[in-house]
Amino acid sequence: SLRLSKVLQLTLAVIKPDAVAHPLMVQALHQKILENNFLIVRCKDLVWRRADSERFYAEHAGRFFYQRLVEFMSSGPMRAYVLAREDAIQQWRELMGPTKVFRARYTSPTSVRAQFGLTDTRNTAHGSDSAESAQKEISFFFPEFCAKKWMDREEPIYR
Ligand code: RTP
Ligand code: MG
Repeated sequence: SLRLSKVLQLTLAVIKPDAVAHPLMVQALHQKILENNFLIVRCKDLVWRRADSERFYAEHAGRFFYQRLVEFMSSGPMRAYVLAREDAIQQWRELMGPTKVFRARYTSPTSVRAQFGLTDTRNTAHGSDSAESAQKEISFFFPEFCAKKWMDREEPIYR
């Protein structure tokens, strides 16, 4: 049958402490999210304790950059979003660009990490890398948010 509405996918996007330290960067990134046709489903500013940082990045425990990553992510405020769009996960990761800032500058000069990133660790943004991690990460940041309820909503979406 003919599908008239687009299929929305949810992803978790985070503006990391290096960028939140600069109000103009946060504003520019918020603008970029809207310009790229993401719906902002949830948005909040928060600060992690070290234990939150360790738990979120447990998969990287033991990697050479783990300590500085954990330290950095609990060093100051960040901003978390639940974003919705068609193909949201892939689209947000493309907007962010590659993890390593120097690679980002070389291969994707207009990406978020190329434009705002400082180092391979202080790289401005995070985005879920699969549907499975999106689900996990959204509940990590927004435990009260119910994706199913949101997807089944009857109200129109305003942006
Ligand atoms: P993310 O999870 O933050 O969206 O980034 P990603 O998938 O592109 O990168 P991942 O390999 O999962 O690494 C997680 C975060 O660890 C920091 N990192 N530092 N060589 C380094 O110094 C290094 N490598 C990774 C970055 O903050 C990266 O985003
Ligand atoms: Mg990752």
